[in-house]
Amino acid sequence: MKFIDLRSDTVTLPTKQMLDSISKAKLGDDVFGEDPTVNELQCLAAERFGAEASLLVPSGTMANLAAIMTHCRHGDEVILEQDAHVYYYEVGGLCAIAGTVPRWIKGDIGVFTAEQLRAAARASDLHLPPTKLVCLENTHNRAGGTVWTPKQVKEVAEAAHDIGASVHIDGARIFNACVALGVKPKDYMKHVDSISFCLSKGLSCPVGSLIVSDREFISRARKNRKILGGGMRQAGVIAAPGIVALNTMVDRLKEDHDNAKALAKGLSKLPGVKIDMRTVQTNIVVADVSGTGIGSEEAQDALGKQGVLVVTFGPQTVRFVTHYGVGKEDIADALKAAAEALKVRC
Ligand code: TLP
Repeated sequence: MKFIDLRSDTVTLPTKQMLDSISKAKLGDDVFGEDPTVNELQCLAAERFGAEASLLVPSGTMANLAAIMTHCRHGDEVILEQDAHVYYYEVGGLCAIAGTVPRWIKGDIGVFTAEQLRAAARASDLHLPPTKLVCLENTHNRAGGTVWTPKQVKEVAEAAHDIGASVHIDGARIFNACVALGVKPKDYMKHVDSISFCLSKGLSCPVGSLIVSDREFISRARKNRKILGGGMRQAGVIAAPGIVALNTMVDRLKEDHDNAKALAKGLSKLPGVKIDMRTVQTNIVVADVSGTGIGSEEAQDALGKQGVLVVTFGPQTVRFVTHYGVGKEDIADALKAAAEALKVRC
């Protein structure tokens, strides 16, 4: 049976050009700062974001954690959106390892406002933890791949800076946001203090994420990467496909967005399946299947039996993610399979 794997864009396999780049990469020991391919990728990423420096780390989770550790001390408060990946899916590392105290703001499809942030500001009081970081997620995964515009980021970042907090963007999929809005990573970077992004999602690399910021922040983040066990040696084998990704895989994300829109449109026509079309802005589709008479786990099983792989996103919702490994024709096939799998049960 042919499977259409819509569980995540993390399932993407490296392109031939990426695999070739690995065998040709010039290598050195990156803990000594001597891997020329890592250094090239870090310069390229910094340049794309209009920043001074960047740091290669093994995963998006480590990128966020190292960034939080660099912004905050134990006992500091981090404000995030209620469904932020950093809080929801990163094993509580911001508490368990960074020792920070999370507090949420409920966003509208992943985005909160400067007014909400100002209202959440702490008084200067002996009893309260100091708010040192505001963390945004762009695109917002659990909200369905929704984007923050640079203007929304600017307004929230100004409010954060006014209350003495820095701003970090979990930009695991920031290039999806850039392609969706026709803006550049620099348009976000100029308002915030750090951004992390992933090579290993829609950009199709096998592994790797980067933290982008100023030189002083990155040198402290480097130390935090080391304490987390993320100091890597001949990491040029990871960096080489990253360079290929930044040069060749960004513009094509539009295809993934078009496929997600087609998928969402088709799914929303199925009886009992509900999709908030406002959220279908990039490559993620979250569908509420409760109207079909089954829960998300049963829906996942039924879809799997028809050859469509998805993940559950809550008791009633499943997530579909489009990516480089899925073509337009796969979307048509996935819709046929979904029509069968998600038939309304009496
Ligand atoms: N997200 C994964 C799962 O963890 C849910 C996925 O399949 O979407 N920030 C955001 C916004 C993410 O979506 C992810 C991965 C991460 C950070 C963490 O990246 P990794 O998996 O590289 O640690």
